[in-house]
Amino acid sequence: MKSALITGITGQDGSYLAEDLLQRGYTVHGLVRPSSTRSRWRIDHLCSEERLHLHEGDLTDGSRVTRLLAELAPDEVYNLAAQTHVAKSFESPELTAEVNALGVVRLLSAIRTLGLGARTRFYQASTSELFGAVPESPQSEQTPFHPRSPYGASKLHAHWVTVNSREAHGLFACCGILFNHESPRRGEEFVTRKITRGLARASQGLQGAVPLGNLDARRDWGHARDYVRMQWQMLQQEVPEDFVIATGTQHSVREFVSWAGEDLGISLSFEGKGSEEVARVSSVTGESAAHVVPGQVLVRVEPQLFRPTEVGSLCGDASKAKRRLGWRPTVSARQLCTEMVAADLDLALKERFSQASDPV
Ligand code: NAP
Ligand code: G4F
Repeated sequence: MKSALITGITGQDGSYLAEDLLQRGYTVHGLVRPSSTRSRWRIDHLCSEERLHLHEGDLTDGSRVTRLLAELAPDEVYNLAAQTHVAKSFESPELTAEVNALGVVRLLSAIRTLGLGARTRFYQASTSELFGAVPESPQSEQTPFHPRSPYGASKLHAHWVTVNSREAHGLFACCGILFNHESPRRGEEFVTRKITRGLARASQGLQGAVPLGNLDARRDWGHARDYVRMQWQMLQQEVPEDFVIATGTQHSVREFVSWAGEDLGISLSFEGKGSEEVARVSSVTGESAAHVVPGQVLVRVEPQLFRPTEVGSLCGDASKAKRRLGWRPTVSARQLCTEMVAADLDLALKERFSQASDPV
């Protein structure tokens, strides 16, 4: 029976990967931040599993990470922990580098100095943000990197340190260059979830217009469950290699807003340009949007939400993963939106009914 350590197990990907590995019969160890008791909701349903063990620690604490690896000597390490929000990285570049870049250095150094190199396989969560100012489209494993944020730069360091550990020391270390992947478990600060949660709440009269930044940004959105499957597949190869994981199609933030409206029975029309742009309700057909009226503004552009440097367009070419590992995405961006809206409408309805039944 294999064992795996997942850093970032309380996050979106960590929770799906833990489910996946437990189903495969693994013993799963998760690194959780001592301060993260409130953010364990994504793995609450797994906590009665006998083969799941949570260990407190932080990627900024090298001695803790080393002791944990010495104690567990896992077959596989999935490094998913990170400061993952691109916009926040402009405000906190040092913390972002400390966790995202040096965190990986700490893990790889520990594997090497503990003599675990022959036993422990390592997965690094690289990202399409490495491509940044893309010189070509779609982006593949051959596309040059040009990150556009402190987040992207920290992940670039992590990426090359991982590649170097393979080339210099023979570690079994792989990078998954994953394009955006979402789910009902996506953090509320990321754009897809901000839209589905915000519009679902607005449809129930629980909030006003959703403030958004760049509606023109285009992303290649897939489903997180499909993407964690590939993380495991990468560590089962005979030879360690890096792979781009993506759907190969891209859509704008504006399109995603329209889809979320449609899924709630709300038809939206966009008016105005730049920071004056809004999405206004043109008609309402769904019963689930009983609290919305024609003419109401449901999305407004907020200039403060634009980034100092933006990654305007990302679209991935995952043909290597298809060819070599038989990996294919199973959920389109449109289907993903529908699943997220359904989950967020459910939450909004519960919130409304709990407010209605609160004693005065
Ligand atoms: P997420 O939901 O934001 O989860 C991030 C995880 O990292 C959380 O468990 C968080 O713990 C943990 N963490 C943050 N700082 C830490 C620290 N100092 N020490 C230990 N743990 C720490 O992210 P995700 O979407 O699952 O992404 C997983 C990984 O894939 C990340 O490395 C991300 O950069 C990368 N990635 C994501 C995407 C995507 O579209 N989702 C695409 C490409 C790459 P708390 O719960 O305590 O905050
Ligand atoms: O959802 P986002 O914040 O994702 P972003 O920046 O692409 O980063 C995510 O995907 C990366 C993979 O490419 C991961 F590495 C990273 O950890 C993270 O998971 O923003 C998507 C786009 C951006 O262009 C942003 O400017 O949506 C635009 N956007 C427009 N309004 C917004 C908003 N993004 C956010 N978060 N909030 C807005 O109000």
